[in-house]
This record gives sequence, structure tokens and C-alpha cells, in this order.
Amino acid sequence: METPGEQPAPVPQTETAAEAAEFDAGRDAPLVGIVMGSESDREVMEKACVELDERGITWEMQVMSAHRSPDLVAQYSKAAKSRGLRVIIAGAGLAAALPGTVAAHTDLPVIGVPLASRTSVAGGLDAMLAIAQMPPGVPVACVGVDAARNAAVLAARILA
Ligand code: RP5
Repeated sequence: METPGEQPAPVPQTETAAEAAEFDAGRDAPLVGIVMGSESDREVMEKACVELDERGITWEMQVMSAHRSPDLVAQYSKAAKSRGLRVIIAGAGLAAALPGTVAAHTDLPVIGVPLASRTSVAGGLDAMLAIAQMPPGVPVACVGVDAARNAAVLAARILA
């Protein structure tokens, strides 16, 4: 929306205004939401961003924790579909509740990435079991430990 006195952005000569707006919406609107339980998860989870970028799939990334910021997780998950997201990738380590908590609040497909957090007692197996062992009716897909790239490949296949 324009504010008074603000000049509209120039429209490329080769496109109609409608075509330009559609291009911008397609380029900017994220299709994949990438969330993770801690800032310490970011380095591993960024592999998903690289893979999605290579495939030309738009994404957004945010840190939120099922245990430390449960209200934010609920708010984000409930709004995800109406914001245009189509798949959510959720990475977490230790008692990895984030993917399941997201899935409890949205019917979008959720792909969990179990992370071998530095304080894990089981090298990520603890997180893998927490993510995969969901109750019937609330599914979460689960890729391998630290397999953020595979989560992005799976997201791309869901979107295809
Ligand atoms: C989990 O606890 C996070 O996903 C992270 O993998 C792990 C450790 O978090 P920090 O103590 O590094 O913030 O919730």
C-alpha cells in the first residue's frame, strides 16, 4: 500500500503492472517455513536454505522453541497456511518437541529434522525418536540426524 507523497515503484517496460505484481508476489512470498529450537541449530539448518535456493524455492527462517517460546510457536503455526506457506521444516535437538508442536497447530506438512545437539546423550537419536514417535492423527515426517538438506529436498518434492 502506498503512503501519501510516496512514488509508486517503476514498472518494467516489458511487463504490465499486473504481471510485475504477480512476479514480485511469487518471488517474495515464502513457500517453506524453516524453524528451529535454538540459535545453536542455525548452522545445520542453513543447509536447507542452500538447497531451496538452488531449486528457486522461497523460504523464511525463524528461531522458536516449543519449550522456551510456546506461544510464538502456536501463533506462527496457526498463521502459517493463511500466510501462504505450504510446507514447514522444523529442526530441534534433545527433547525435540518443536516439529510435533507445529503439527499440532497446522495441517500443513511438517518435516522434522532431528539435530545432534552438543549436549545430546544419544547423538541425536533422542531427538529422532521424539520427532518420529507422534501419536496417530498428527504426523510429522522425519529425516535423518542433521539432515536439513534432505528435508529441503523432501519439501521440494511435496511442492512439485
Ligand atoms: C533444543 O535444545 C534446540 O533445538 C537445540 O538443539 C537444543 C539446545 O539448545 P541450546 O541450549 O543450544 O539453546 O531445544
